[in-house]
Amino acid sequence: MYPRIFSFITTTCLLLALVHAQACPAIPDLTSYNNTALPDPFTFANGNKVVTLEDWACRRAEISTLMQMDELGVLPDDPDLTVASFTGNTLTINVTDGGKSISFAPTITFPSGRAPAAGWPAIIGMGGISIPRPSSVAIINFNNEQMANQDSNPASRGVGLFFNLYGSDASAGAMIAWAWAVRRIMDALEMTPSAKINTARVGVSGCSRNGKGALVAGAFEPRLALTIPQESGSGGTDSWRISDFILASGILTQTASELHTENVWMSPNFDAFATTSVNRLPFDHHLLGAMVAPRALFVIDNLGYDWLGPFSSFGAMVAARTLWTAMGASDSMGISQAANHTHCVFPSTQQPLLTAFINKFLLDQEGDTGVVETAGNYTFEVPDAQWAPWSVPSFV
Ligand code: MCU
Repeated sequence: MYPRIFSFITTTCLLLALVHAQACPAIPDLTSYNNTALPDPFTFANGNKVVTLEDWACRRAEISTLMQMDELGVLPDDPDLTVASFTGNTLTINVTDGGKSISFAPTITFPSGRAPAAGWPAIIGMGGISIPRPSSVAIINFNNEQMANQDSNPASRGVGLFFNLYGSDASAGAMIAWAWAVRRIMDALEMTPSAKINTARVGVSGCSRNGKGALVAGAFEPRLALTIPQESGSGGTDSWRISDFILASGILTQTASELHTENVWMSPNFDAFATTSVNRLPFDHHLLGAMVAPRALFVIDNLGYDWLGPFSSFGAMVAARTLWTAMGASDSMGISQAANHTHCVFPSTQQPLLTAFINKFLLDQEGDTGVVETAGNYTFEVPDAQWAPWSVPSFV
Protein backbone atom coordinates (compact mmCIF):
# COMPACT_ATOMS: atom_id res chain seq x y z
CA MET A 1 0.00 0.00 0.00
CA TYR A 2 2.72 2.43 0.97
CA PRO A 3 4.35 2.63 -2.49
CA ARG A 4 1.00 3.51 -4.12
CA ILE A 5 0.31 6.31 -1.66
CA PHE A 6 3.87 7.45 -2.02
CA SER A 7 3.61 7.48 -5.78
CA PHE A 8 0.33 9.48 -5.68
CA ILE A 9 1.81 12.06 -3.30
CA THR A 10 5.07 12.34 -5.18
CA THR A 11 3.42 12.62 -8.60
CA THR A 12 1.06 15.31 -7.36
CA CYS A 13 3.82 17.28 -5.61
CA LEU A 14 6.01 16.81 -8.64
CA LEU A 15 3.34 18.28 -10.92
CA LEU A 16 3.10 21.36 -8.73
CA ALA A 17 6.86 21.74 -8.35
CA LEU A 18 7.57 21.16 -12.02
CA VAL A 19 5.41 24.00 -13.19
CA HIS A 20 7.56 26.36 -11.15
CA ALA A 21 10.82 24.66 -12.07
CA GLN A 22 10.64 25.17 -15.80
CA ALA A 23 9.47 27.89 -18.12
CA CYS A 24 6.13 26.87 -19.57
CA PRO A 25 5.28 27.87 -23.15
CA ALA A 26 3.43 31.15 -23.53
CA ILE A 27 -0.23 30.86 -24.51
CA PRO A 28 -0.64 32.18 -28.06
CA ASP A 29 -3.49 34.39 -29.24
CA LEU A 30 -6.45 32.01 -29.54
CA THR A 31 -9.12 34.44 -30.71
CA SER A 32 -9.60 32.54 -33.99
CA TYR A 33 -9.42 29.10 -32.38
CA ASN A 34 -12.07 26.75 -33.75
CA ASN A 35 -12.13 22.98 -33.30
CA THR A 36 -15.11 20.65 -33.64
CA ALA A 37 -13.22 17.86 -31.84
CA LEU A 38 -12.18 17.66 -28.19
CA PRO A 39 -8.90 19.60 -27.97
CA ASP A 40 -5.88 17.30 -27.71
CA PRO A 41 -4.69 17.13 -24.08
CA PHE A 42 -1.25 16.14 -25.34
CA THR A 43 -0.64 19.22 -27.52
CA PHE A 44 0.00 22.69 -26.11
CA ALA A 45 -1.98 25.61 -27.48
CA ASN A 46 1.20 26.61 -29.36
CA GLY A 47 1.30 23.22 -31.14
CA ASN A 48 4.15 21.65 -29.14
CA LYS A 49 3.67 18.07 -27.99
CA VAL A 50 3.20 17.01 -24.38
CA VAL A 51 5.42 13.97 -23.85
CA THR A 52 6.71 14.13 -20.28
CA LEU A 53 5.19 14.67 -16.84
CA GLU A 54 7.03 18.00 -16.82
CA ASP A 55 5.25 18.98 -20.03
CA TRP A 56 1.90 17.94 -18.54
CA ALA A 57 2.51 20.14 -15.48
CA CYS A 58 2.79 23.07 -17.91
CA ARG A 59 -0.13 21.95 -20.07
CA ARG A 60 -2.27 21.52 -16.95
CA ALA A 61 -1.40 25.07 -15.87
CA GLU A 62 -2.27 26.27 -19.39
CA ILE A 63 -5.66 24.50 -19.23
CA SER A 64 -6.30 26.00 -15.78
CA THR A 65 -5.57 29.50 -17.08
CA LEU A 66 -7.73 29.08 -20.18
CA MET A 67 -10.65 27.60 -18.26
CA GLN A 68 -10.56 30.43 -15.73
CA MET A 69 -10.34 33.01 -18.51
CA ASP A 70 -13.09 31.75 -20.82
CA GLU A 71 -15.44 29.76 -18.62
CA LEU A 72 -15.12 29.64 -14.85
CA GLY A 73 -13.73 33.03 -13.90
CA VAL A 74 -10.62 33.75 -11.87
CA LEU A 75 -9.74 31.66 -8.82
CA PRO A 76 -8.14 34.18 -6.45
CA ASP A 77 -4.70 33.48 -5.01
CA ASP A 78 -4.44 32.36 -1.40
CA PRO A 79 -5.95 35.06 0.83
CA ASP A 80 -3.92 37.27 3.19
CA LEU A 81 -5.14 35.47 6.30
CA THR A 82 -7.18 32.39 7.17
CA VAL A 83 -7.98 31.66 10.82
CA ALA A 84 -9.85 28.53 11.89
CA SER A 85 -11.29 27.14 15.10
CA PHE A 86 -13.15 23.94 15.92
CA THR A 87 -15.90 23.85 18.56
CA GLY A 88 -18.59 21.22 18.97
CA ASN A 89 -18.80 19.81 15.46
CA THR A 90 -18.35 23.17 13.76
CA LEU A 91 -15.27 24.32 11.88
CA THR A 92 -15.39 28.12 11.84
CA ILE A 93 -13.30 29.66 9.07
CA ASN A 94 -12.49 33.39 8.97
CA VAL A 95 -10.86 34.65 5.80
CA THR A 96 -9.37 38.11 5.32
CA ASP A 97 -8.17 39.45 2.00
CA GLY A 98 -7.57 42.98 0.77
CA GLY A 99 -8.87 44.39 4.07
CA LYS A 100 -12.24 42.59 3.91
CA SER A 101 -13.31 39.56 5.95
CA ILE A 102 -15.88 36.79 5.71
CA SER A 103 -16.71 33.85 7.94
CA PHE A 104 -18.29 30.49 7.18
CA ALA A 105 -18.72 27.40 9.29
CA PRO A 106 -19.04 23.88 7.86
CA THR A 107 -20.27 21.25 10.31
CA ILE A 108 -18.66 17.82 10.49
CA THR A 109 -20.54 14.55 10.94
CA PHE A 110 -18.13 12.06 12.51
CA PRO A 111 -18.16 8.27 12.44
CA SER A 112 -18.73 6.66 15.82
CA GLY A 113 -15.73 5.36 17.76
CA ARG A 114 -12.25 6.59 18.33
CA ALA A 115 -10.49 8.60 15.60
CA PRO A 116 -7.54 6.86 13.91
CA ALA A 117 -4.13 8.29 14.93
CA ALA A 118 -3.85 10.18 11.62
CA GLY A 119 -7.41 11.50 11.97
CA TRP A 120 -10.60 10.51 10.16
CA PRO A 121 -10.76 10.33 6.39
CA ALA A 122 -13.46 12.71 5.17
CA ILE A 123 -15.61 13.74 2.24
CA ILE A 124 -16.50 17.38 1.74
CA GLY A 125 -20.17 17.39 0.78
CA MET A 126 -20.78 20.13 -1.76
CA GLY A 127 -24.21 21.16 -0.49
CA GLY A 128 -24.25 17.76 1.26
CA ILE A 129 -23.68 14.35 -0.29
CA SER A 130 -26.06 12.10 -2.22
CA ILE A 131 -23.92 8.97 -1.99
CA PRO A 132 -24.42 6.71 1.04
CA ARG A 133 -22.15 7.85 3.87
CA PRO A 134 -19.30 5.35 4.27
CA SER A 135 -19.20 4.23 7.92
CA SER A 136 -15.56 5.13 8.69
CA VAL A 137 -15.53 8.47 6.89
CA ALA A 138 -16.44 11.90 8.28
CA ILE A 139 -18.65 14.22 6.21
CA ILE A 140 -17.84 17.90 6.07
CA ASN A 141 -21.09 19.67 5.24
CA PHE A 142 -20.29 22.66 3.08
CA ASN A 143 -23.17 25.07 2.47
CA ASN A 144 -21.96 26.15 -0.95
CA GLU A 145 -24.93 28.39 -1.79
CA GLN A 146 -23.98 30.69 1.06
CA MET A 147 -20.73 31.30 -0.82
CA ALA A 148 -22.23 31.84 -4.30
CA ASN A 149 -25.42 31.13 -6.28
CA GLN A 150 -27.69 31.93 -3.35
CA ASP A 151 -30.99 32.12 -5.16
CA SER A 152 -30.11 29.57 -7.80
CA ASN A 153 -30.94 31.86 -10.68
CA PRO A 154 -29.32 34.59 -12.79
CA ALA A 155 -30.11 37.20 -10.11
CA SER A 156 -27.48 35.49 -7.95
CA ARG A 157 -24.67 36.93 -10.08
CA GLY A 158 -22.10 38.45 -7.73
CA VAL A 159 -24.08 37.57 -4.59
CA GLY A 160 -22.70 35.54 -1.66
CA LEU A 161 -19.82 35.49 0.80
CA PHE A 162 -17.20 35.02 -1.93
CA PHE A 163 -18.39 38.23 -3.59
CA ASN A 164 -18.46 40.11 -0.28
CA LEU A 165 -14.72 39.46 -0.25
CA TYR A 166 -13.81 39.82 -3.93
CA GLY A 167 -16.46 42.26 -5.14
CA SER A 168 -19.78 41.70 -6.92
CA ASP A 169 -18.03 42.34 -10.23
CA ALA A 170 -15.48 39.51 -9.74
CA SER A 171 -15.27 37.36 -12.89
CA ALA A 172 -15.84 34.16 -10.89
CA GLY A 173 -18.88 32.02 -11.50
CA ALA A 174 -20.33 30.07 -8.61
CA MET A 175 -18.33 26.92 -9.26
CA ILE A 176 -14.91 28.52 -8.99
CA ALA A 177 -16.13 30.42 -5.90
CA TRP A 178 -17.14 27.09 -4.36
CA ALA A 179 -13.74 25.61 -5.27
CA TRP A 180 -12.07 28.60 -3.60
CA ALA A 181 -14.06 27.86 -0.43
CA VAL A 182 -13.13 24.16 -0.56
CA ARG A 183 -9.49 25.28 -0.64
CA ARG A 184 -10.12 27.34 2.51
CA ILE A 185 -11.73 24.29 4.17
CA MET A 186 -8.52 22.35 3.44
CA ASP A 187 -6.43 25.22 4.86
CA ALA A 188 -8.63 25.25 7.97
CA LEU A 189 -8.41 21.49 8.47
CA GLU A 190 -4.63 21.63 8.16
CA MET A 191 -4.39 24.32 10.85
CA THR A 192 -6.91 22.66 13.20
CA PRO A 193 -5.63 19.25 14.37
CA SER A 194 -8.36 19.19 17.04
CA ALA A 195 -10.89 18.52 14.26
CA LYS A 196 -9.15 15.13 13.85
CA ILE A 197 -9.41 14.98 10.05
CA ASN A 198 -6.67 13.28 8.04
CA THR A 199 -6.04 15.97 5.42
CA ALA A 200 -4.20 13.50 3.18
CA ARG A 201 -7.44 11.51 2.92
CA VAL A 202 -10.11 14.05 2.02
CA GLY A 203 -12.49 13.66 -0.91
CA VAL A 204 -15.23 15.85 -2.38
CA SER A 205 -18.64 14.87 -3.70
CA GLY A 206 -21.95 16.38 -4.71
CA CYS A 207 -24.84 15.60 -7.02
CA SER A 208 -26.27 17.43 -10.01
CA ARG A 209 -25.33 21.14 -9.79
CA ASN A 210 -23.20 20.20 -6.79
CA GLY A 211 -21.62 17.44 -8.85
CA LYS A 212 -20.49 20.12 -11.30
CA GLY A 213 -19.03 21.95 -8.32
CA ALA A 214 -17.38 18.80 -6.95
CA LEU A 215 -15.56 18.27 -10.26
CA VAL A 216 -14.33 21.86 -10.39
CA ALA A 217 -13.17 21.64 -6.75
CA GLY A 218 -11.33 18.39 -7.47
CA ALA A 219 -9.65 19.94 -10.50
CA PHE A 220 -8.53 23.10 -8.70
CA GLU A 221 -7.65 21.75 -5.22
CA PRO A 222 -4.70 19.37 -5.48
CA ARG A 223 -4.91 18.35 -1.81
CA LEU A 224 -8.14 16.44 -2.49
CA ALA A 225 -7.38 12.72 -2.73
CA LEU A 226 -10.71 11.66 -4.27
CA THR A 227 -13.27 13.46 -6.43
CA ILE A 228 -16.77 11.99 -6.92
CA PRO A 229 -19.05 14.02 -9.21
CA GLN A 230 -22.52 12.44 -9.30
CA GLU A 231 -25.00 13.02 -12.16
CA SER A 232 -23.30 16.35 -12.86
CA GLY A 233 -24.43 16.72 -16.47
CA SER A 234 -23.79 19.85 -18.49
CA GLY A 235 -21.10 22.07 -16.96
CA GLY A 236 -19.83 19.01 -15.06
CA THR A 237 -18.55 15.83 -16.65
CA ASP A 238 -20.27 16.51 -20.01
CA SER A 239 -18.45 17.78 -23.08
CA TRP A 240 -19.79 21.07 -24.43
CA ARG A 241 -19.18 19.87 -27.98
CA ILE A 242 -20.71 16.39 -27.67
CA SER A 243 -23.79 17.80 -25.90
CA ASP A 244 -24.36 20.27 -28.75
CA PHE A 245 -24.10 17.38 -31.21
CA ILE A 246 -26.61 15.27 -29.26
CA LEU A 247 -29.08 18.16 -29.02
CA ALA A 248 -28.73 18.76 -32.78
CA SER A 249 -29.67 15.11 -33.33
CA GLY A 250 -32.99 15.78 -31.59
CA ILE A 251 -32.33 14.52 -28.06
CA LEU A 252 -33.18 17.14 -25.43
CA THR A 253 -29.81 17.58 -23.78
CA GLN A 254 -28.66 20.56 -21.72
CA THR A 255 -26.03 22.54 -23.58
CA ALA A 256 -23.92 25.63 -22.96
CA SER A 257 -26.48 27.79 -24.78
CA GLU A 258 -29.12 26.91 -22.17
CA LEU A 259 -26.91 26.48 -19.11
CA HIS A 260 -25.39 29.93 -19.20
CA THR A 261 -28.82 31.57 -19.03
CA GLU A 262 -30.20 29.24 -16.36
CA ASN A 263 -27.84 30.08 -13.56
CA VAL A 264 -24.53 31.65 -12.55
CA TRP A 265 -22.35 28.56 -12.39
CA MET A 266 -20.03 30.00 -15.02
CA SER A 267 -18.33 33.35 -15.43
CA PRO A 268 -20.01 36.02 -17.59
CA ASN A 269 -16.95 35.52 -19.84
CA PHE A 270 -18.49 32.23 -20.92
CA ASP A 271 -21.46 33.96 -22.55
CA ALA A 272 -19.43 34.87 -25.63
CA PHE A 273 -18.77 31.17 -26.33
CA ALA A 274 -22.17 29.86 -25.25
CA THR A 275 -23.96 32.27 -27.59
CA THR A 276 -21.72 31.70 -30.61
CA SER A 277 -19.97 28.32 -30.72
CA VAL A 278 -18.39 26.12 -28.07
CA ASN A 279 -15.99 25.01 -30.83
CA ARG A 280 -14.17 28.28 -30.13
CA LEU A 281 -13.21 27.10 -26.65
CA PRO A 282 -9.60 25.87 -26.60
CA PHE A 283 -10.66 23.23 -24.06
CA ASP A 284 -13.62 21.07 -23.17
CA HIS A 285 -14.57 19.26 -19.99
CA HIS A 286 -12.43 16.19 -20.69
CA LEU A 287 -9.61 18.58 -19.76
CA LEU A 288 -11.37 19.63 -16.54
CA GLY A 289 -11.47 15.94 -15.59
CA ALA A 290 -7.86 15.52 -16.68
CA MET A 291 -6.75 18.22 -14.24
CA VAL A 292 -7.54 15.78 -11.42
CA ALA A 293 -4.98 13.19 -12.63
CA PRO A 294 -3.24 11.29 -11.11
CA ARG A 295 -5.45 11.77 -8.06
CA ALA A 296 -8.52 9.56 -7.86
CA LEU A 297 -11.65 10.45 -9.85
CA PHE A 298 -14.84 8.39 -9.76
CA VAL A 299 -17.56 9.59 -12.14
CA ILE A 300 -21.11 8.52 -11.29
CA ASP A 301 -23.83 8.89 -13.95
CA ASN A 302 -27.49 8.06 -14.50
CA LEU A 303 -28.76 7.03 -17.95
CA GLY A 304 -32.34 7.97 -17.09
CA TYR A 305 -32.31 11.62 -18.13
CA ASP A 306 -31.44 12.84 -21.64
CA TRP A 307 -31.04 16.31 -20.08
CA LEU A 308 -27.93 15.05 -18.24
CA GLY A 309 -26.25 14.06 -21.52
CA PRO A 310 -24.99 10.63 -20.39
CA PHE A 311 -23.20 9.86 -23.66
CA SER A 312 -21.56 13.28 -23.55
CA SER A 313 -20.28 12.52 -20.06
CA PHE A 314 -19.09 9.09 -21.15
CA GLY A 315 -17.14 10.45 -24.12
CA ALA A 316 -15.62 13.32 -22.15
CA MET A 317 -14.61 11.14 -19.22
CA VAL A 318 -13.18 8.33 -21.36
CA ALA A 319 -11.16 11.07 -23.09
CA ALA A 320 -10.11 12.47 -19.69
CA ARG A 321 -9.02 9.02 -18.59
CA THR A 322 -6.20 9.09 -21.17
CA LEU A 323 -4.26 11.27 -18.71
CA TRP A 324 -4.31 8.53 -16.09
CA THR A 325 -3.29 6.09 -18.84
CA ALA A 326 -0.37 8.31 -19.87
CA MET A 327 0.72 8.43 -16.21
CA GLY A 328 0.37 4.66 -15.70
CA ALA A 329 -2.35 5.41 -13.13
CA SER A 330 -5.56 4.19 -14.81
CA ASP A 331 -6.51 2.35 -11.59
CA SER A 332 -7.27 5.76 -10.09
CA MET A 333 -9.98 6.72 -12.58
CA GLY A 334 -13.35 5.00 -12.80
CA ILE A 335 -16.66 5.67 -14.50
CA SER A 336 -20.02 4.11 -13.60
CA GLN A 337 -23.21 4.79 -15.54
CA ALA A 338 -26.28 3.16 -14.00
CA ALA A 339 -29.61 2.46 -15.68
CA ASN A 340 -32.54 4.85 -15.21
CA HIS A 341 -33.30 5.78 -11.60
CA THR A 342 -34.48 8.88 -9.74
CA HIS A 343 -32.05 11.79 -10.05
CA CYS A 344 -29.52 11.83 -7.19
CA VAL A 345 -30.92 8.74 -5.52
CA PHE A 346 -27.86 6.49 -5.48
CA PRO A 347 -28.64 3.02 -6.89
CA SER A 348 -27.26 -0.10 -5.16
CA THR A 349 -25.77 -1.31 -8.47
CA GLN A 350 -23.07 1.35 -8.16
CA GLN A 351 -22.22 0.55 -4.54
CA PRO A 352 -19.44 -2.01 -5.21
CA LEU A 353 -17.39 0.43 -7.29
CA LEU A 354 -18.08 3.33 -4.91
CA THR A 355 -16.96 1.14 -1.99
CA ALA A 356 -13.80 0.17 -3.87
CA PHE A 357 -12.93 3.86 -4.40
CA ILE A 358 -13.60 4.78 -0.77
CA ASN A 359 -11.63 1.78 0.48
CA LYS A 360 -8.64 2.41 -1.72
CA PHE A 361 -8.32 6.16 -1.64
CA LEU A 362 -9.73 7.15 1.76
CA LEU A 363 -9.25 4.04 3.90
CA ASP A 364 -5.94 2.74 2.50
CA GLN A 365 -7.40 -0.67 1.76
CA GLU A 366 -7.47 -2.76 -1.40
CA GLY A 367 -10.04 -1.94 -4.04
CA ASP A 368 -10.61 -2.77 -7.72
CA THR A 369 -11.08 0.76 -9.01
CA GLY A 370 -9.81 1.01 -12.58
CA VAL A 371 -13.27 0.22 -13.98
CA VAL A 372 -15.34 1.80 -16.74
CA GLU A 373 -18.90 0.45 -16.67
CA THR A 374 -22.03 1.65 -18.42
CA ALA A 375 -25.55 0.30 -18.61
CA GLY A 376 -25.77 2.19 -21.89
CA ASN A 377 -25.06 0.88 -25.33
CA TYR A 378 -22.08 3.20 -25.67
CA THR A 379 -18.67 2.75 -27.12
CA PHE A 380 -16.07 5.45 -27.04
CA GLU A 381 -12.37 4.90 -27.40
CA VAL A 382 -9.39 7.14 -27.95
CA PRO A 383 -8.40 7.75 -30.68
CA ASP A 384 -11.87 8.48 -32.07
CA ALA A 385 -12.03 9.94 -35.57
CA GLN A 386 -14.83 12.40 -34.78
CA TRP A 387 -14.22 13.41 -31.16
CA ALA A 388 -10.68 12.52 -30.15
CA PRO A 389 -8.43 12.36 -33.20
CA TRP A 390 -5.28 12.21 -31.11
CA SER A 391 -3.13 9.48 -29.66
CA VAL A 392 -2.09 8.84 -26.09
CA PRO A 393 1.59 8.86 -25.15
CA SER A 394 3.14 7.17 -22.12
CA PHE A 395 4.80 9.96 -20.25
CA VAL A 396 8.57 9.50 -20.08
C1 MCU B 1 -27.70 18.37 -13.45
O1 MCU B 1 -27.68 19.57 -12.71
C2 MCU B 1 -28.68 20.57 -12.80
C3 MCU B 1 -29.04 20.90 -14.23
O2 MCU B 1 -27.88 21.34 -14.90
C4 MCU B 1 -30.09 21.99 -14.26
O3 MCU B 1 -30.56 22.18 -15.57
C5 MCU B 1 -31.27 21.68 -13.39
O4 MCU B 1 -32.02 22.84 -13.28
O5 MCU B 1 -30.84 21.33 -12.12
C6 MCU B 1 -29.97 20.23 -12.03
C7 MCU B 1 -29.76 20.04 -10.55
O6 MCU B 1 -28.90 20.64 -9.97
O7 MCU B 1 -30.71 19.30 -9.94
C8 MCU B 1 -30.66 19.22 -8.53
